[in-house]
Amino acid sequence: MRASKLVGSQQSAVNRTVNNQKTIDYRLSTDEIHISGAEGLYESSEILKVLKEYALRALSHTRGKPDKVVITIENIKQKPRVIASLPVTTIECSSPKEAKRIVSQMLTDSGISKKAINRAFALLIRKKTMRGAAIIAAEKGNRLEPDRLRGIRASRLGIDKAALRMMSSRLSALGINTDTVKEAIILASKVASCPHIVAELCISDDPDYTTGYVASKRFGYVRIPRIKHMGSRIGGRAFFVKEGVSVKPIIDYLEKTPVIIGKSAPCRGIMSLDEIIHDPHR
Ligand code: PML
Repeated sequence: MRASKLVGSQQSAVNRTVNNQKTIDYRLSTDEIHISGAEGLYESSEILKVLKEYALRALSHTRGKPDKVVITIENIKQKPRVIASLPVTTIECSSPKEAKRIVSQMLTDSGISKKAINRAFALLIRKKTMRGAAIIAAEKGNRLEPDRLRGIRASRLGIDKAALRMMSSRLSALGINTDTVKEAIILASKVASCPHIVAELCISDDPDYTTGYVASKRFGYVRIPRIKHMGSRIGGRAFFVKEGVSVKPIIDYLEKTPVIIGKSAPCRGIMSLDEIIHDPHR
């Protein structure tokens, strides 16, 4: 899945002009079936380095060798919106069954209906993983994205160099300073910064990766270990949106508006569900 790749150093400056900024989007597939994708915001001077790293990743992906790699490079014309990353926590969780209970409680607590939660799980545990994320109405539970096969891809997102250094050092202290974790935090932070999004649920579609997360403005980025069994090919992302909102501005924001993380929020260690629910930002 890996939605925003942290390849090399990213645009540090929020106040610079955007003339030299580009977005890179890359997609891997086999027999027209999506394997993985990535995107990020970079300075022109970084493009070659980033492409090299993407090529290496394409050759060694855990979901198999792709027979097609599509890379798109576009100039960014709009100045990025600057946000802070979500605070990070890891929750105690021993099995996929417990994960479902934890996720359900956090989402219910965020005002999301049982119907919407069940809809998200039904989508994310299908063997055939989705290409992009689903958008689900928080109350009625219906899907809102115009193309259900394609889904929605949060893109045009990145992190300032100083914020990346800070995030890396905070995650290192917890032993979780990996590209996978940082890329997911960056993406989840952009998604949560969209005013109409209530929460996100993610299960990695990487068969070797069993940690997922729930992310929201209320709870921050909450990592959920053992959300699926090792070797399982299920996975995907669901964005829950406020009931009755128009979906077009949400999609425009997620896919088109450049957003950069200019500040890294604290990263905490393992907490219980109770601690997270009752005092999310302790
Ligand atoms: C992915 O496969 O890209 C999603 C990873 C989600 C969890 C990352 C983490 O360990 O926090």
